[in-house]
Amino acid sequence: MPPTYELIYVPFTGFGEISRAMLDYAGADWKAIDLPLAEATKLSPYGRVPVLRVNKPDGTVFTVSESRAIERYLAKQFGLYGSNDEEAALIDAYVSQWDDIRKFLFAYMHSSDATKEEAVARLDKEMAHLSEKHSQILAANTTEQGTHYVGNKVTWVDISAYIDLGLLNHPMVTKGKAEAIHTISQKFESLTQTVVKDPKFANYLQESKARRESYPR
Ligand SMILES: N[C@@H](CCC(=O)N[C@@H](CS)C(=O)NCC(=O)O)C(=O)O
Repeated sequence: MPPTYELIYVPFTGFGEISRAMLDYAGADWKAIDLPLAEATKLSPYGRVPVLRVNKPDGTVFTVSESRAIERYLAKQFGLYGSNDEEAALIDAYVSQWDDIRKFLFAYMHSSDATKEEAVARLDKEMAHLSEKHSQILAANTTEQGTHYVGNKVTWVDISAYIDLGLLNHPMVTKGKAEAIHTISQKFESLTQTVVKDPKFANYLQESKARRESYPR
């Protein structure tokens, strides 16, 4: 009997969305436990969310926090971590490179009027670098099965990049930056199409729409 999963987070996409997408993609038996931040963090071993609870068939419960640790665990559980150690290492590297973008994205989002210009310039520079390098990797790995970061099927990093591109396109981010974001998104169009057309991803698209509609605005 496979385990069941609970993902504790807040009613927002944020750090929980990639894990949610992976759980949906894998067709896992899972429940989203979306709570106000103060309540959610009380359920975390580290005081931060997301937290994954795995209810194992032997009756034990495994609990882990940290979004990337949760995603890596799920990738291993669901066969989304490449087909060998080399592919897994490349997936880790590309995910880390996306983390760099997030760092500059959050700095931009939280910048004051005085620091905004500098934050925008840094984000633009990082985005230009990532999109140039990653579009080369993706172009070199385009087959009849579509465009993937590694191998010829969807893995964790494909899902992660898809979700992060959605985050970059969020109105809070695109405000005043629409053109740069549009340019970077276009470079990932082939990957985005591959992920969206994967029949297993339809489950996430449907479920996430319903979830997002239930989040407070
Ligand atoms: N490194 C953590 C960051 C998660 C994070 O910052 N979560 C926020 C909610 S979006 C949180 O739990 N904040 C509560 C706090 O810092 O006290 C991860 O990737 O999971």
